Amino acid sequence: MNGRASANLLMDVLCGRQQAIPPVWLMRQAGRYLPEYRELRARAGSFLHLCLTPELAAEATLQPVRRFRFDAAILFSDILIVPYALGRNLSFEAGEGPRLNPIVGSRALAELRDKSDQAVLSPVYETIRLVRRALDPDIALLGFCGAPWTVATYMIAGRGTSDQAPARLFAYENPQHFAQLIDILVDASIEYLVRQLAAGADAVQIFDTWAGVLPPDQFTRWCIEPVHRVVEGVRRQVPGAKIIGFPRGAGTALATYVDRVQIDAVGLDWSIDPEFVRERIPRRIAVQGNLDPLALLAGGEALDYAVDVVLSAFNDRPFVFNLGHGILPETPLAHVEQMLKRVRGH
Ligand code: 1CP
Repeated sequence: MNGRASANLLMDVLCGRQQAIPPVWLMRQAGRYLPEYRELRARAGSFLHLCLTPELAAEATLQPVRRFRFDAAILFSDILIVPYALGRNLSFEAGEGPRLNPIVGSRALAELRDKSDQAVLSPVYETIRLVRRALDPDIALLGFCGAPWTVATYMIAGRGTSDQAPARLFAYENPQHFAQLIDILVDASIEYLVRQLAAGADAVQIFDTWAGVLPPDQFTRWCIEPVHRVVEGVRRQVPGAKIIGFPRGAGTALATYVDRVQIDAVGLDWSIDPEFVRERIPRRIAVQGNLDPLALLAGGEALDYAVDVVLSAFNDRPFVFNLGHGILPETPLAHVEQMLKRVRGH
């Protein structure tokens, strides 16, 4: 930690070095709010084809960085590519989100590969190689995966739901089988992240979008422990790998998560109180977040004010400016410009 300064602001922060102007990127920064993405998406036909064709996925990854000069590019892919590599059917219906064949009872688990098919995932690693070659060295390239719990929720239900009740019920009714699924996802995630890092990702983020729907004991069992194992497993093969955890909705359990999971930075959703972060998240852990995506959508004075609140909350520690969750597709481009000017002070 605290070695030689580099020109890469984001990596500096992940090494514990506070910056006068924080690096900034946005979750879901490649997506439908960008006209060039909509054009590329239409050209690609299916979303899966876009994710698994390296030239197209690399282009989608680079688009937001080209337009806004964010301090990081994030691999264009999806967390559900891992279930696909485990042999589940996957499709993305226009306007409806992802669809997988749901897991009902233990029989579906028996159909599951216990190891992901690397031939399916190899275009992802190729995308990383292409992007790294095209990207300025002072811009970080982030790989990612979904946390085992979040990925499992989609695999059980076969789709997104408002509270992931199908997976929660499955975990209560069949804890042994659910643990088996989590074990498979832990191993698949380790291999996936290790190979992303080997291909040229500078750091990786673990998205636990549905961390917030579990009671505390279940949160420990199904979120914290599996992510802890993923982080340990990655570091065993890539010592010093830089890892960002994002347990969305964890609330006060964020402190327990950070104590147990050895991450370099923690992503904060917009509901997290800065006072809580000051008191309970050790300063050696960088924080990332947490502008409300609706403030970015609103723009105007409300946006300036919300940006200032986030900056003043975290500018005294290693900090990455980001949203508290993904950018909304209706967000005007001018609001992103306004936000960047405010953060970068010009
Ligand atoms: O038609 C389209 O263009 C599909 C929209 C879309 C996009 C642009 C989906 C479907 N996935 C993505 C890309 C994506 N997904 C990225 C790309 C990189 C970037 O951030 O720019 C990333 C990191 C993800 C990760 C992801 N996928 C998460 C975790 C982060 C989060 O936003 O919570 C989750 C939960 C998914 C599942 C998923 N994929 C797509 C949708 C619409 C959803 C959510 C479905 C639901 O819960 O209903």
